[in-house]
Amino acid sequence: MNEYAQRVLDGLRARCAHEGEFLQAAEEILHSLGPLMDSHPEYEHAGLLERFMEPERAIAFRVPWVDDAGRVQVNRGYRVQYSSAIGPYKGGLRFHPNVTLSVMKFLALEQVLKNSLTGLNMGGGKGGSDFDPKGKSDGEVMSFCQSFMAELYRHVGPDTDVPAGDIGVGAREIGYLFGQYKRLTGRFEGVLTGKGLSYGGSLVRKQATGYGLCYLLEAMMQAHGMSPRGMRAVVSGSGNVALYAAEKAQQMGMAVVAMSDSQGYVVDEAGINLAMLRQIKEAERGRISEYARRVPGSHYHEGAAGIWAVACQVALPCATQNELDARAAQRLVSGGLLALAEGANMPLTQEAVGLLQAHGVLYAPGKAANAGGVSVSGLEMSQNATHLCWAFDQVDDRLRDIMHCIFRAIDRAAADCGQPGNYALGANVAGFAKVAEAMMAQGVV
Ligand code: NDP
Ligand code: 2IT
Repeated sequence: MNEYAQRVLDGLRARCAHEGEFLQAAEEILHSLGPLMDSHPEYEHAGLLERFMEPERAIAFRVPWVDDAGRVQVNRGYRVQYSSAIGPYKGGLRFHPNVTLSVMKFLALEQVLKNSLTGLNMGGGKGGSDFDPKGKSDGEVMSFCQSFMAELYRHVGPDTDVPAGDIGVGAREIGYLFGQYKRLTGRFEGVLTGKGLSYGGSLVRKQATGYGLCYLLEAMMQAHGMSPRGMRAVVSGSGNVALYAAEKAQQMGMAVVAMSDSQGYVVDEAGINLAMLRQIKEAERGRISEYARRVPGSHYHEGAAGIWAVACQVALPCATQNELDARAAQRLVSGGLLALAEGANMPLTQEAVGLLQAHGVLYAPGKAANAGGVSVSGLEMSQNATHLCWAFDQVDDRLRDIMHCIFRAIDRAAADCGQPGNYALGANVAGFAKVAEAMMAQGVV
């Protein structure tokens, strides 16, 4: 590893020893950037990596709210405004009990490079709370969202920071957050993306991450003389990303035979019935176990991680970080895995990535593969700024173009680094290049 990158990594390890997820993401990125530092000695002189590895700002705040039983509850809220080098901060909000500052920082760091890869001018950020929307009434979720925005509104705006959804934050939460922002500021403006279509949302935003994932997979497979058509696929998760990844996978002719939630997974050799799964997960906010009760011939298994024992040629992890470890990767390889694209952020441990690459499996990292969501968020911002609404096909075509463009960029960067096909490396280098150029141009800030 390049001596400068190594020194920055050693410093981070000392300073952020307790931030496991952040260190994991930072380490992976710094390993990739070494060769770039060799050819750009001016970066060290400008302290570029030290600055890049420190978020511009991390805000933590109290979120008090009252539950249906009249009890006062207190959660912790965050917004990490990581980098505004190439545009206003942009990135989702996650509501999940395992949210910590480390999780927020890793997601924000990944977001900086992801947003750069989209080719749009968006900086990177992430936010959220350890609030768990599961089992809460609509009234409780609204009360929480209003309290969360009562602090967040002073830090965000259409030209400063534009949040969106992530785990636990979908159309319902974005609606409540938007309503409260508008009430507090008196402004109807594009401060959030993923909005409902009736108040400024964009067509295709709901489908964008999952569809984009399949478009990138398609481009990657084509570049290696393969096609997704006829492939047997496994998709983890059954939330926003997973449901629309599975839908596009089926449209492309793949057979999606297994999906999961945080409790377990279902196998349906006839192909997952997505209308049924959407009814259970989107409309009823139920458990995936219910699918096996309603669909004859399908089977439910307890334990989410077991899904990786289901043999497949294409794997699309779309649930959460570190959901797929080296043991699971080994099983997938033994089962004939040809390609894996990450719908979730950092779903594979570093050991799992190494194992896939060593076995010649095509691997697309999340910061490239799941960039479709934030890309259409960028298109939603453009529509809001111009007071226009684009048609479904118009947005979908742009999304597909962006994903194919991202693939070409990471493919070229990997080849230029002398490691063709190493898309983890290619994504880090291609994403960083634009951010680095902007940081150098703007001086020490
Ligand atoms: P959702 O909340 O809609 O769905 C999350 C899914 O993952 C659910 O099926 C959930 O199960 C499952 N899940 C959550 N936590 C765990 C866990 N600890 N173990 C196993 N399963 C779990 O979130 P999204 O679909 O929006 O996000 C999924 C991933 O995609 C995240 O990594 C997110 O950062 C990433 N992503 C999201 C984008 C977006 O636009 N929404 C864009 C790019 C990336 P259950 O139903 O039981 O809760
Ligand atoms: O991880 C992600 O890219 C997201 N959750 C979407 C971010 C966005 O601003 O649309």
